This record gives sequence, C-alpha cells and structure tokens, in this order.
Amino acid sequence: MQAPQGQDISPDDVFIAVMGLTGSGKSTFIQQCTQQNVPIGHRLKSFTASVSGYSFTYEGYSVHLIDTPGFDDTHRTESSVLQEIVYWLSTAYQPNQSDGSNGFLLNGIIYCQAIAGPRWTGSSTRSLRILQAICGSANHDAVTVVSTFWDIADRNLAHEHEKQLLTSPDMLGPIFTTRPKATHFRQDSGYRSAAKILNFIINRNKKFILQIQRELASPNATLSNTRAGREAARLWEEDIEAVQRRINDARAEIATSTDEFPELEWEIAQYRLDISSSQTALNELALSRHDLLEKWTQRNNEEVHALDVELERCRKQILKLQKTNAIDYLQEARLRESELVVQRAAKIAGRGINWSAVQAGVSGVGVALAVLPLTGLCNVM
Ligand SMILES: Nc1nc2c(ncn2[C@@H]2O[C@H](COP(=O)(O)OP(=O)(O)OP(=O)(O)O)[C@@H](O)[C@H]2O)c(=O)[nH]1
Ligand SMILES: [Mg+2]
Repeated sequence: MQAPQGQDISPDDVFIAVMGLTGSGKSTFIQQCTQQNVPIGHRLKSFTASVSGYSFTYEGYSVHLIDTPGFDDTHRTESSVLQEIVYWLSTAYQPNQSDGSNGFLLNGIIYCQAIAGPRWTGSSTRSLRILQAICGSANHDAVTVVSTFWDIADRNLAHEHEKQLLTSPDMLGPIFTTRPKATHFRQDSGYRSAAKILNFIINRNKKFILQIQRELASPNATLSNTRAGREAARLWEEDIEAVQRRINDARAEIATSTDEFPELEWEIAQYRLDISSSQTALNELALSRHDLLEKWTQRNNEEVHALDVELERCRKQILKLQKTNAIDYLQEARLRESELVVQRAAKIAGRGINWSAVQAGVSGVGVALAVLPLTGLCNVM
C-alpha cells in the first residue's frame, strides 16, 4: 500500500469518513491503513483539529480517508465540529452532474469506539445522536463501527462490553437493531484488521447519500432545516435547561442562608457563560451551506498558513542544528518537519476534495489532490 505521487480525484474513488469521540483511535486507524505519518495525539487533549484527507492506493483503488475531529473535542465547541463535518459532507455532494454522478459520495463512515476505558459517557450518547441524524435511519448500513483498544482490554470484560455496546438501546443498539443495520469490526491486529475493514467497505461497492446531504442540497436550506440541526438544537436546549436548573438551585441556596457564597456566585457566572455559548450554537443553526463553505474555507486557509509558519521555523532550526553535534535534537526536528509536511498536505487534501467538487463540476475533470509524501511511520506527538 502506498501513497500515490500526485492523484486525480474521481467520483469513482473510495471515500470513507472516519468519525468517533476524541481519543477513540481515528487517526491511529488511518495510520494503520495508510502506513503514513498521520499525526496522533498522545496527550489528554483532542488532537485532530479539523477535517483532513489522507489518500492512498489500496488493491488498485484510490482510497481517501477523511479524518474528523470528535464531537467532544476539548478545543472546539460541538457546534463548530458539527458545522465543519456538515460543510464537508454537503460540499462533497453535488447532485445531478452531467454524467449522472452525484459528486464525491461516501462509501461509508467508520465510527471508532474504544472497547477499553470509560464504558459509555454522556458524550458518547450525544455523538451517536448526531451521527444518526447526519446519516438518517435509511443509511445506518453506511456506518461501520470499529472497536479499538483491544490490546489493552481485559479480554473477558471486553467481550462482555462489546456485546453490551452493540445491543443496548442506550448505547450503539439503535444502529444495529433496525434494518438497514450498521456493521461492526474489531480493530485488534494493526494493518491486518484494518485491511479486513477496508476490504469489506470497498467490496460491497455501495455509495451513500446521507440524510444531511439531501437536506442541504436545496439552495436555501440551513442547518436548522436538517435533522442533525434539530437534534443538535434539542441537545443545546436540554443543556440550557439543565444549567438553568443549577443556577436556580444555587440562587435558592444563597437566598436561604445568611452566609456569603462567593464560590456559588462564581459558579453562577460560569453557568451563564455556558448558556451563552449554547445560545450562540443555536443561533448558528441559521447558517446556510454557502455560509458554511465560506467559514470553513477561511478556517482551513488559516490553519494551512499557521502550519507554513511552523514549518519555516522548524526548517530554520534544522539548519542551525546541522551546524552542531546535537544529533538527537536534529533527529527530533526532522521528525517534526515530516509530520508538519503530512499535516499540511492532509489539510489541503481535506478541502481539496471539496474544492474539486465545487470548481470542477466533479467528474470528467482530473483535479490533483495534494500529494501526501511517504514518510516513515512515527508516533512522536
Ligand atoms: N493501546 C492502544 N492505544 C491506542 C489505540 N488507538 C489509539 N490509541 C492511542 O490513543 C491515543 C489517541 O489516539 P488518536 O488516534 O489520536 O485518537 P483520535 O480519535 O484521532 O483523537 P482526536 O484526534 O483527538 O479526535 C494515542 O495515544 C494513540 O496511540 C489502540 O487500539 N490501542
Ligand atoms: Mg485524530
């Protein structure tokens, strides 16, 4: 398997979005598939900041894996992650092209789910609700749940947990019980299991038009007209109600006591900030597909620019280190450079697929996707 040196994107290629909570192993899975130097997060904070594309050739197919940030990203709001994923999906879908194609449709969504660690959290439920709303119940078969972290799980417990995850109505059960159903694979043996998953998705040879893509296809549609938008609104309204209840409780406690409660006053101020951020998220549901495209293209440009600046700094440092005997530092700086180069290419590829769809009218026109250089596999972050 290797990264093609310069690649034309075609609607016939294989496009797979990789989703899941932060730290669930999305980037690691992509690294295992592509054998490329995909940046992986080893800190508690979220790592994949924005949608990035990784392209490679697999068994003669051009495959594009779209890495996405988790809905529980520590740096970004749910609203901004939702907007970006929706922007990406809705731009890739270009219905009724002259050759009968519909743009760059997904062959599936890989949804990473850790089998070890916390069982199922509030974030897991929120993320699943959004995923379901994005897909629509007619497309549950687009989802391939990939369970990760088998290597550190207690085998017996993990089997029990796996069963519970896939069948419980409060967990992933809803996408496995009604037809068409999602599928599940274990990612438990590196490249071998990753290849099995790719084979399954490629061989079924099916393209999906997700519910959100259909809903946003009409020119005046906004996120609030979509099922995902309505589901997100429900989540944020529930958040506002829960926070409002906490404010009321805190006020009642202050009112019934003669003591002063500076910490409760501080908590109330924080709760107000939470409410205001949920309200901003609700207001942003009025964004149209066009607004989303502008917003995220600008963001992507800024991120590529920031990477350029960092790359230049890193290269200057390499030049300096070459004049010294600091071999370890030099190696580290070179590793960082290769990682930045891949990260930059992936960001350009992430938007490149969309730009190709929009600008080239999709098919028949070969559009060069950012070339991903083949670098050694490493895990240095
Ligand atoms: N032991 C073990 N560690 C894993 C596995 N998958 C991922 N990790 C580790 O978990 C951490 C997070 O993995 P990532 O692949 O960056 O997770 P992600 O889903 O891309 O996270 P974000 O980019 O933050 O959304 C890294 O330290 C990985 O090395 C796995 O199957 N087993
Ligand atoms: Mg990641």
